[in-house]
Amino acid sequence: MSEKAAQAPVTSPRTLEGGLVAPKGARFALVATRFNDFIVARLVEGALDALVRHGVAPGDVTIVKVPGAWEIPLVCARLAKAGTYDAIVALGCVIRGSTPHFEHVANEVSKGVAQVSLASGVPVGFGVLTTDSIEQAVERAGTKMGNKGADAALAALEMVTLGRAIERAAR
Ligand code: INI
Repeated sequence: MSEKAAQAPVTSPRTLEGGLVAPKGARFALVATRFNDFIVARLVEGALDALVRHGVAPGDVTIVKVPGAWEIPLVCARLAKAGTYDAIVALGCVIRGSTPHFEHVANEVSKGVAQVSLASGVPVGFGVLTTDSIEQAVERAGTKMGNKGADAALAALEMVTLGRAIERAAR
């Protein structure tokens, strides 16, 4: 080791990480399908409950209903463009048994949501279930496998706080 290196001050890496305490006034849109509403309503409940329990004011959450998962990306894109929301959470349920179009709908919604998020810079949590059966969907909508709506909402919240931490660190 050179003398210079030996004398260098000891530094530690800086870690940027989001948290789960909602910044005051942070606004969220939940985009939820009417298709498979008996499942999606549970995802909406889970997402709303998770956000409120982490400090989001219920009045700062807007629920936007769309016909089906296919329509989710366009509506997310419009909401992102409006600039009103700190984050969006996509909530839906595509069940393989219900449609020969399963692959198309499932692929397009996941690709579309990712594209919207990357193109707009607005975090979009992905809470769209893609399952083989109704039973698997029920398991992920507030029963034995948890609630994927809540998981997606908390990921969106974390991305909001991480985004703010990145902005502060860049100043
Ligand atoms: N939409 C869903 O959200 N889930 C499904 O399982 C589903 N199935 O089975 O077809 C579904 N279809 C509707 C689709 O998302 C569109 O709303 C429809 O094609 C009109 O554009």
